[in-house]
Amino acid sequence: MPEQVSTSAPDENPAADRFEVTHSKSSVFYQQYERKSDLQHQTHYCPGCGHGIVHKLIAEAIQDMGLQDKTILVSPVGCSVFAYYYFDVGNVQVAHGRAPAAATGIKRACPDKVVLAYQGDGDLAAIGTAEIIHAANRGEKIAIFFVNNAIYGMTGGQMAPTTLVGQKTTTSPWGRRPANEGFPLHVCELLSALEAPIYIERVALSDNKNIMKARRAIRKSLEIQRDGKGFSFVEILSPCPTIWGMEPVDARKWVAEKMIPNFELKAFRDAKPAALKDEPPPMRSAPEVLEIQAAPVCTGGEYSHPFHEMTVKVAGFGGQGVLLLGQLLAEMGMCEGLEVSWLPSYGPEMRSGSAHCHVCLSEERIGSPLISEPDVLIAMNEISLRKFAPSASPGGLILYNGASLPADFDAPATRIACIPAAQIADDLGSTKVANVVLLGALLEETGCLSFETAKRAIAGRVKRTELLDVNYRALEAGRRFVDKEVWVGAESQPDGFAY
Ligand SMILES: Cc1ncc(C[n+]2csc(CCOP(=O)(O)OP(=O)(O)O)c2C)c(N)n1
Ligand code: SF4
Repeated sequence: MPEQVSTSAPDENPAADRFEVTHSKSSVFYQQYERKSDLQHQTHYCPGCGHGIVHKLIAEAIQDMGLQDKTILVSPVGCSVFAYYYFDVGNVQVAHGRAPAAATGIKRACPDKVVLAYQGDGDLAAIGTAEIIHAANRGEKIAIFFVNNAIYGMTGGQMAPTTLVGQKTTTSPWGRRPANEGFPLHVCELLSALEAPIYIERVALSDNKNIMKARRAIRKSLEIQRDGKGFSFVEILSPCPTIWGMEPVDARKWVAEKMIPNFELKAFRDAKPAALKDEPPPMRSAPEVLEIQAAPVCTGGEYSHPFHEMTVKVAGFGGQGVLLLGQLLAEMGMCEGLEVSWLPSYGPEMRSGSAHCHVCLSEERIGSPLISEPDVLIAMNEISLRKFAPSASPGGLILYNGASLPADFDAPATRIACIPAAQIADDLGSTKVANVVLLGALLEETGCLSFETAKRAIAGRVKRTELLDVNYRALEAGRRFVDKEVWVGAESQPDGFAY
């Protein structure tokens, strides 16, 4: 009989072939944690912290059910903020308290995924009270794992809604007094008052027997998600030895002796999914919902896009049609059957403040609308050129709204074309169409989308005939300028277009 050893992942253990490995790290965890220097083999949790145990129970359940590739984990703000460094699943980290809302959106967008939210008691029961109540009330098909350690761990021990009566914290130094701070919030009991949830259970990490019960509850919750049945909620009473100022063993005892009498352990709800008439939502195409184009697909399948994915940042100041240019590109992409995203960013000023937007055109579903290294930067003013050129993708393209580059400007890693779009637009009789001049230049330079679609998109926006005409002329002027004046694909020169 080979020696037995308890170890981390077998392939990390050079002696694994000499031992029978009885316990190894779940394959749902990353082999190596993203930590500083030599800490890669361990988590950032304090010794005796319940988060590590809950992580392990969740990871093993995901592994045993074969759900790793289907799982998206939403991690919170709190000590478990770095859950995404451990779980090798789809990960989203959200703002404080917002996990149920984010999980709702993710599940609705990706109904075939198993969506889990992991939250602490400060996160879920204080700042996130509204989110959890409403997600539960809607019966979202998500699982919430609520780690209740009766305190704010990450921020050094402030009182949480779940802090026990009499418990001392940094913000209740004389102990929690109901007359002043209210009673501890019993979240399972609150949610049990709602009709929609199908599974609500409270468990504890006080001893091995209870940990096994927690294991079963976590598995059950995951099964409910795997089977798409409805909203499931597991509250886990958990030790926080560091902030409670206790040894790990004493902290476990404290869970048993102080927390459990205050927070009853039981399955509050274990129901069959309600016989709600599950009417599918009306499925309408995005252009239809956004009322942006009568004909949903214009040239899809006909126009051959010279990219798999192309990202564009349009930047300038309010009033230059920066956001509109991005919208036109996104609408055109949609018309040509691409996946698109458009993400605006602008200050509180309506006009003259800085504005930019990110556009992604892709043949595949888009992971994030945020673009850090755009393939194309359309800089409608000098400030934007200077600010965003350094982040343009190496080998990418910059279209600059100007006759020449500023004398001291250099961006050697990119191709730059100077298009005096404002001047061209002025000559056409409307400064406003400078953005459309740049659109024409972009289409001619990259061939990313068709001119035909551009005209349709513009026609969908501009109703007055004379304005439509000047827009068409602007589009053509941009195209012609690039065709005649700009040497495509050449090195950029500080004195103007690419030569
Ligand atoms: C909007 C916002 N408000 C406050 C904070 C500060 N903050 C970070 S974690 C936290 C509480 C975390 O406590 P809990 O959810 O119980 O998790 P634990 O750390 O105990 O696991 C707070 C208040 C923040 N990051 N963001
Ligand atoms: S402070 Fe508490 S909750 Fe945070 S890692 Fe340490 S023991 Fe865990």
